[in-house]
Amino acid sequence: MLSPSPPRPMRILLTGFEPFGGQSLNPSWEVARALHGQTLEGAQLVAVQLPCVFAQALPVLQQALKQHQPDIALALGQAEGRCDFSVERVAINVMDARIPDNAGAQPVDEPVVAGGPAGYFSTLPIKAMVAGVRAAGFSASVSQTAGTFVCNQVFYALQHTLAGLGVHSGFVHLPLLPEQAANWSGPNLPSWPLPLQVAATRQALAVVLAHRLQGRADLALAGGALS
Ligand code: PCA
Repeated sequence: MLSPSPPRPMRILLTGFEPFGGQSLNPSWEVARALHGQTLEGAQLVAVQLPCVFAQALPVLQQALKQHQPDIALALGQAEGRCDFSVERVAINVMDARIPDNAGAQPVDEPVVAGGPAGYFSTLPIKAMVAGVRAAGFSASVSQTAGTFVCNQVFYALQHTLAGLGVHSGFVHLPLLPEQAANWSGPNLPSWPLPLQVAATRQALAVVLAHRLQGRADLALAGGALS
């Protein structure tokens, strides 16, 4: 008699972006690829790079979701100027680019999904992630806006695609890497070394995994801010 096949291991999809805005590095991809192939409490981590191009990022994202069928999907992006591990609360249905993307496109006030809802909340336990990352010794906060560039587009499309499917998904913005900040033209910007960014991301994913496995709701901790 055939014995029942064991349940497949949980799969976590991590996406990171290619460099943009004249940079040669993007912390989001460096973190994602550092975690690629690792396991976390038995869950398998898979990293996929997204182009920083409005017209190309979503097809690559959709293909990755189809191919990897993740239980948890965390998209990562660079937010130059942010000083901590920045857990996004909400994606909005608008593209309004302050700079051209890597293909030179600069949409203004166009929807990510025509006729789609104005916004989607993260389905990750964002407060617990912030608390967990802080408990591990890193600074973290809830962010109330993922901007209106390619990161927000990907976050919105991720939530739209996975709505109602039971996959936990969301977005985290990361600070610059020190080598980027050292060469930044303009004001001095905060940065974090890559190993710390990787450790904070692993910690956040461990929290998401624990919440999912135990069916726990998010923590009711204050995370509000003026902007
Ligand atoms: N950050 C940009 C797009 C790619 C990235 O890493 C953003 O915040 O929209």
